Amino acid sequence: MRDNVCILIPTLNEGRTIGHLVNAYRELGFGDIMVIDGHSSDNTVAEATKAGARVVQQNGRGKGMAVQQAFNMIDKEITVMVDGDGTYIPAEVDRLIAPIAAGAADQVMGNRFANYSKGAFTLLNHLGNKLLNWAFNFTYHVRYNDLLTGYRAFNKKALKMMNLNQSGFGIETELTVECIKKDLRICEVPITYQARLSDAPTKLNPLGDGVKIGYTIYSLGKTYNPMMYSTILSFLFMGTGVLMGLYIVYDRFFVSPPIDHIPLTILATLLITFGFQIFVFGYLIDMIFVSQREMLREIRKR
Ligand SMILES: Nc1nc2c(ncn2[C@@H]2O[C@H](COP(=O)(O)OP(=O)(O)OP(=O)(O)O)[C@@H](O)[C@H]2O)c(=O)[nH]1
Ligand SMILES: [Mg+2]
Repeated sequence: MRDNVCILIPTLNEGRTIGHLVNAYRELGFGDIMVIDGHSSDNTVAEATKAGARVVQQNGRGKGMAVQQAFNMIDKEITVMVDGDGTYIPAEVDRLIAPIAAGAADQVMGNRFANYSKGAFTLLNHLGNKLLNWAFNFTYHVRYNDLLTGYRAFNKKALKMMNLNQSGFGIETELTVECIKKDLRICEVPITYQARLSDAPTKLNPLGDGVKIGYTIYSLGKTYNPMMYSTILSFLFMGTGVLMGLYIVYDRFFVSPPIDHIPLTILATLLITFGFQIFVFGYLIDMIFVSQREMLREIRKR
């Protein structure tokens, strides 16, 4: 069973933890451990090699690029992906493998919120994760607890079917989105999340990367839920137009002498009309997408 599993660890300057992590997976009986390294400037490569991992230097930059490259190289029935920062527990790997081995899921996501130690999430990370999870569930009509988890498992079918393009920390979002779009089965299992070592800095910028991930959810959503995408855009336009309209009406009817804002009136009318058009386009595109999705489903069934 373990012979059919590849443990994939993306790393960038994880020299403090990677050796221990690779050893732990080897002790659990895994022979194929692939470390895909993002040109670390510390001793990550040496430590990983010494512990017995197959180390590959990634092309380009970013965790997403590394994951895409690794997926193209892996040919095992099951792939487990885990961060190299020692925040996940190797001994919990069977929780992720079990649903795939049983044929019950194509991707398994480890839910860190099931059990996390004090300090594992900063307040900002915790709030950001919750907000992004909510936005994701809302866009894709699903109910997952932990979209951005770094402990996941995939079967070969999922690995080969996913079409990945995100180069950075948007990759976790895309891994989940692709499974939803391709009708692959996802399941969540509870896992433990530990705090980072205090002298091992994160590569994630909570604010900058949080905004990027939020944008990823939004922009990937346009080919899944165009209605939501266009509704947000149209509300922005219409909302601005309506606010301007209120101001125009106030100055025209509630002040004396009345003030006319002719150019602003034209602009407000245009904004409202344009916003309404976007809404209607979104509705039409949504209808096309829904029927296309149903057609794809029928084709996949055959
Ligand atoms: N190959 C590669 N790995 C990366 C890159 N950036 C980050 N990683 C690795 O991806 C994993 C996740 O990165 P972290 O910095 O832990 O990000 P995070 O887990 O989302 O954030 P924290 O909650 O702060 O730990 C770690 O194993 C990193 O070493 C990169 O550019 N290339
Ligand atoms: Mg981490």
